[in-house]
Formats: sequence, C-alpha cells, structure tokens
Amino acid sequence: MLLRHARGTLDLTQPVVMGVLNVTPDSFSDGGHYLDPGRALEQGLRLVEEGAQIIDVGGESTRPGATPMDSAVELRRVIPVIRALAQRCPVLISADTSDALVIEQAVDHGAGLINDVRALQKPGALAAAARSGAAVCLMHMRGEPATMQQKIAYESVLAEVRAMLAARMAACVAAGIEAARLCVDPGFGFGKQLAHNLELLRHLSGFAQLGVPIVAGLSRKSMLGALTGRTPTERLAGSVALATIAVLNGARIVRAHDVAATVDAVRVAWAVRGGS
Ligand code: 8Y4
Repeated sequence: MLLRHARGTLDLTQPVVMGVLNVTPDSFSDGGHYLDPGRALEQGLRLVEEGAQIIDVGGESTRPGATPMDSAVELRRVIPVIRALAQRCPVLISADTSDALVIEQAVDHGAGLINDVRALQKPGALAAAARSGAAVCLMHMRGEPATMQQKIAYESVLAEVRAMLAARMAACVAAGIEAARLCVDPGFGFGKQLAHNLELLRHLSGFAQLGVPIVAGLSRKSMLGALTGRTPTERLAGSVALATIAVLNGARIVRAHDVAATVDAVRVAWAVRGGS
C-alpha cells in the first residue's frame, strides 16, 4: 500500500508512526514546549531519530473547548517550523490544519500531507488541497472543538463515521484529489464518548472497506484518562497498548507523541498480525 503526496510516495507496506509536533501555547498534553521555532525544529529532528516517518506540525489547538483561530497566527507558528524541518531532513511533513491559506503555504514550504481534523470542510480548503498535490488525511469529527463533547449521540457510530468519511472521499475525488492521495481516520475523542471510541477501535478493520490507508490517533487521549485515571503525561503505557491494538486492527499510520515506544509497538503488532 502506497500513499502519494506532494513530494513523492510514502511506502505503507508496513505501518508507520506519525510524530506529533505541536507549535501551540495550549495543547493539552505538551502545550507550549515547542512554541519557539528553534526548539520545535530540535524536537522534530528528535522524533525522526526515534523512527517517525511523518512529522505532524500543528499550530491550532483542537482540545475540547478550544476557541477557533486566526489563520495569520497559525501561519506564523507553523510555516517557519515546516520550512526548517524540510530543509534539514527528507521526512514527510504533515500540516495539521483546516485553513485554506495554511494548506497552500505549508505545501509551498515543504509539507507533503495535509492532516485536517475538519476533513477539508472549511471554505477553500478542498480546492487548496487539490491544487497543492498534497496527500490528505480525512478525519471524522462530530461538531467543533468548542462544542464537540456537549451532546454526543450516534445511532451507529461505525456506520455514521464510515459514511461521513466515504462522502468526504467522494468530495475529494470530485475536486481532483485522487484516491491514492487519501487516508482516513475515525477521529478518536472528537465528539465521541468512551464507548464510541472503544467500538471504533474494536471494529477499526471495518474502515479498510474504504480502500485507503487507515490513520489512528490515540496517543494520550482522554479515553485513557477515563480507563486508567492518569494525567496526559502519565499515559505512555496505555497509549502504547492502544497503538498496538490499532495496528492489529489494520491501522497503517499511528499518530503518537512518544515515537520510540510506539515504533516498537507497531513493529511487534505488525509481526503478530502476520505482516499484511
Ligand atoms: C479529544 C482528545 C479531542 C484529544 C482532541 C484531542 C488527531 C489528529 C489530533 C487524531 C488525526 C489530540 C491533529 C491531539 N488528534 N489528527 N489531531 N487524528 N489525524 N486532540 O486522532 O489528541 S489533536
């Protein structure tokens, strides 16, 4: 399985780890650590050394209750980091953004993949992504970060998430983004309760029907708080357990804060799965 992106092709024959590089003052588990571009670059290179094959650079906090952002602020945070990382290192850079202007600039400065928690539904985002030649990760979210944990009800979480992702895939293809550039993500924690998250993970292999790589982001999320009572930085063991299960159930890209430990888990799980 291959993913075409703006700077080449990513081999997903074996699953890979996408390392999280937050350039925000308020992200819920590592906020403010890498707001300075020099420190962010250093952290990005560390994630590559630990074995990340994708670095996901984000400048907007999507924690529950976060307020919407200004694209100028987001640009100022992420573009210097994307540019510096692209100059130093051939790793695939992902821009965690929903903003059309940020999509365009990020790809111009070296990003190859757009990771959009809003699945290209903001004005201009779909067209910007299509023009850029980037790969796109389409994620499911119910509501907006400010409101998404308020009243969550699904008749069938699996069917509803899958139908939404299929509809966004069709919109991308209609806009000129080939299926070979797409991947899908059920969006763990985004407008979902614990039971929904567990059901999505248990049945993750059902998303393989969509015919594109499956992405899973479970690292340090609140479902681990609910299950273990631990704070975000205490959730390494739980995060590694969830990454293992995600790969056993078909994930090809695992988004993680703790890259070295997650790379080991992914290799082990992939071997147990039998390498297919
Ligand atoms: C609830 C819990 C709400 C955690 C937000 C969060 C994902 C992602 C994030 C993901 C993809 C986070 C940018 C970090 N999570 N991208 N981004 N998949 N593709 N937020 O699961 O853990 S934000």
